[in-house]
Amino acid sequence: SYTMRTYEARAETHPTEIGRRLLTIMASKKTNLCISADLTDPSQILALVDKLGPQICLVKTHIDIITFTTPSSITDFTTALSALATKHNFLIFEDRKFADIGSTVAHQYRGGVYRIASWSHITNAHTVPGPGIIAGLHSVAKEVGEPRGLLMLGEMSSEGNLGGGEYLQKTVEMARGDREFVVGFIAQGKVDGAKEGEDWIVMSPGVKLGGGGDALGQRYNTPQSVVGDKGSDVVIVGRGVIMSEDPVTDAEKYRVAAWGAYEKRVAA
Ligand code: 5IU
Repeated sequence: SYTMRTYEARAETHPTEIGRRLLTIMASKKTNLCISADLTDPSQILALVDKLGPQICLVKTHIDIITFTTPSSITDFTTALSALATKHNFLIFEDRKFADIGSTVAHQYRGGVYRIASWSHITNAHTVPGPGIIAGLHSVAKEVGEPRGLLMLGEMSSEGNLGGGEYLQKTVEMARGDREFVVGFIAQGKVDGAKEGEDWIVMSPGVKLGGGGDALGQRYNTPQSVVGDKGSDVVIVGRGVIMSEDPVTDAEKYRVAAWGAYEKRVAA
């Protein structure tokens, strides 16, 4: 299955341009670590990402939690973040979780104050509205003129979420309708029932060394559990790294754990 192939091999054959770019970065930098840069001060985010850049394949943002004082400071931030992505060779993933009808998400992706499509290589969407959400987002991605990719939300990390199981399977079926734009899924492990020739990049949030959870329903798995045992590709780590006294040292622990789990998986 695709989870047994190396990122290098998958980079050659992935059906999406963003997938090929991401897998190439992962293989060359030896990292399947995505940092969730959930800070509210834009200059703190940029400073952190500049430090962690060499260790990551992807940075995940929540643009709407950042304290911007003027509209132009939003553009300053996204321009600076894009420059860091070029400098350190990683991609940007805005964790927007679109959830409306196609026409509305097209506006939300293209416009407003954040203009997400103009700077974010990857974004994500819920399947609740049906396939029109993918069509709406894809129409905007085509306008941009640079590669863009979409992850569909098949399963969340949090306690009591309605994803997984049959919901995840229906999400996969919906994704099959647009294999040029949908790169893969947010889930807690590989997609069961993937057909021969399919290659879905699976990213897992809710990762922390030591496991556990938080007071608001987050549940943590370890890098070994999601990548090694369950076949996910990319670990998404927020507080495990960004709240650390020494983020570079801790990011390295996560990179090594997640990369080691991947190496063992493809060697098996
Ligand atoms: N996030 C989750 N779980 C999910 C999805 C997104 O935690 O199922 I989809 C986001 C929320 C936060 C980050 O931005 O990933 C996880 O942060 P911590 O590692 O600090 O829990």
